[in-house]
Amino acid sequence: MPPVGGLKAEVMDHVEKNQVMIFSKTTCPFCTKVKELFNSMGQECKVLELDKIANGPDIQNTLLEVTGQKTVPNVFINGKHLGGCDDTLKAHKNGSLQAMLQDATNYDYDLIVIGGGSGGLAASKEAASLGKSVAVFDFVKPTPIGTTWGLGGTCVNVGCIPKKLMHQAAILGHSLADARHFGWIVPENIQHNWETMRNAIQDYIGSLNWGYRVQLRDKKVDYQNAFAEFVDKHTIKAVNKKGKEVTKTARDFIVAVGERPRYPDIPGAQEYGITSDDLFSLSYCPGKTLLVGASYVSLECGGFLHGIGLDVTIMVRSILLRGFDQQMADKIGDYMEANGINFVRPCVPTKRYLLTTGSQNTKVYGKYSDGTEYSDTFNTVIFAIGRDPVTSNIGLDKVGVNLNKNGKVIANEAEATNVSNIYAIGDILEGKLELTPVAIQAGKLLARRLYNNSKVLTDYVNVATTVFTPLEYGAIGYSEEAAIEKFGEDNIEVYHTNFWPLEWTVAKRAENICYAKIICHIPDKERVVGFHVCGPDAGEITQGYALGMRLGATKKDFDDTIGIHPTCSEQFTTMNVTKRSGKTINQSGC
Ligand code: FAD
Ligand code: NA7
Repeated sequence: MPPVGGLKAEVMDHVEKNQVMIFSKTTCPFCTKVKELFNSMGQECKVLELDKIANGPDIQNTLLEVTGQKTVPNVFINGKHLGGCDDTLKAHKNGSLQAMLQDATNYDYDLIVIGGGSGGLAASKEAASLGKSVAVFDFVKPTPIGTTWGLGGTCVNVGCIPKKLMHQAAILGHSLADARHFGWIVPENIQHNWETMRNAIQDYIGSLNWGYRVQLRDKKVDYQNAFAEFVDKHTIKAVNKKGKEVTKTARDFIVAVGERPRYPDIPGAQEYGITSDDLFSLSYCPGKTLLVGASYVSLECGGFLHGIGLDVTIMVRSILLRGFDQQMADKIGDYMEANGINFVRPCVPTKRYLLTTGSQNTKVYGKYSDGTEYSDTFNTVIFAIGRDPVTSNIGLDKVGVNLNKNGKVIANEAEATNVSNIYAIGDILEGKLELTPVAIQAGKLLARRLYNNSKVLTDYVNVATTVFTPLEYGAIGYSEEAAIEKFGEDNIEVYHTNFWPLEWTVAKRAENICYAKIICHIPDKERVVGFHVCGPDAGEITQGYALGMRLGATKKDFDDTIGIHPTCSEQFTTMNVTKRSGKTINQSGC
């Protein structure tokens, strides 16, 4: 009896139950060739002769749907689609067929995922949903001051989630000041309590950690809280926090181990400094804080710490937000500076010196680029000078996976490394965006390609992102600098405008600080290739436009779209001043 679920299920059943599965026809000479090849190799295979069964033509159509190939022979090895006669003969000639057949040992799992963060959890749950036996190994090495956290990786524990919630705490503080203008009687000297905020956020994170464990259990993914490293290309050893070691094997591996913050090579950095990995669960209010670095992590953390009332200084070596549109980066910096955040630039720290442990007072010395000395005293120093992939001590060298000089994994557009059964996703990939939804999409689609004959690749282009600084910044596609480099200055038109959110008018917040621009590729009907907005709720504004840009929206499409009034987002439907024209872009009302 065929399995429940129709022809597709019947086909997949054959594929999954047989190490070598050949869909064939008795009259086809190419099929004969392939059958003879396996015969000559002494390899057992299951053959289904489609011209000898009633539903043969339907099965052939289903194979077309599943593999994109209608012709026979249609060959599968170890559940994976190999192709037709030419593909099989070629694989035999270059040895990959033999390697695939050897891979059929009895492994503990079909798939082991190393790293239970955004990418790893998505991949493991998807693979398990597709009927594969899956294990996830996730382990957090404590920071130098001992901070550690639960299942879910960076985003949930020490990234997007606590960051956005602390940003919200800062926004609420600002809204209290606005509220007075709208008639609310808000007492003066309102205080923020760090412990209350931290506890509430950590409680929420705890519930997410628990939720992930439940999801893995429900999907029958074997979760192990242990640090894994490769022994060979099909074997890992993993050590848990009690030092207990296990060895496990799998046919396939997905490496999704993420990154950890970098410390500068200066005396005292690790002893007296912390990073974003410590900040969100810090047991005490950080007080007067220095942030070193001008990455988005630095500006976001500096932004919300100032927003909850702390004295904040950001030490910048060169530019703000390297890699982002520099006009927008400067707008963020100007806004933060105008609102009371100190910027020390261009300057780098040279050494740190602990004055008194009890009150966490630390003297920091630095040097400006012209050689002038800098020094000041802070309660807390946070290094946000970049993040390094944690790929150096997990045996990737033993199995020969290619890494670049920064330790990033080199993989192709299908996230496959140079080792046939090892894949990599998320922040550790060379040249890819370091964002949670990107890691999740890559994990999901990779599992579908591995175990559901999908061919869909992750599209790393036109991904929307937002920097959650006090003046939020949303972006899609090219920065102005990158568009000029790619298309040439004469081939791009930049439309832009300042704007004054209606909510800011009565609240007496500054006029013409918020800014929107789109970058259009003139020869391609002014297709929008860059989208940038600085203003409240930039993340909420930007997401929808990413869909438009994926669909190839042009400036005319933006113009033909009727806005929602009164919103900030409607600016994008009415922009008519080009940057080239030099005309004024200030607005005084709606
Ligand atoms: P991770 O989520 O880092 O997961 C890797 C996991 O593997 C970790 O749990 C790690 O401990 C574990 N691990 C490492 N080595 C081993 C090993 N050998 N054995 C077992 N386990 C191991 N992205 C956004 O999209 N939006 C944001 O607003 C945003 N804000 C951020 C704010 C901050 C402060 C930071 C630091 C990052 C932020 N990001 C944001 C980026 C986002 O967190 C990452 O892109 C995302 O978490 C990457 O997922 P990943 O699966 O590659 O790795
Ligand atoms: P980034 O984007 O790598 O930025 C690191 C920042 O820290 C940057 O401003 C650097 O200045 C600065 N930096 C680096 N080393 C030092 C030292 N030694 N002293 C002082 N300042 C320093 O950081 P993230 O890891 O937060 O971002 C990761 C990714 O997220 C990034 O690739 C983006 O795609 C988004 P510099 O500009 O080099 O002078």
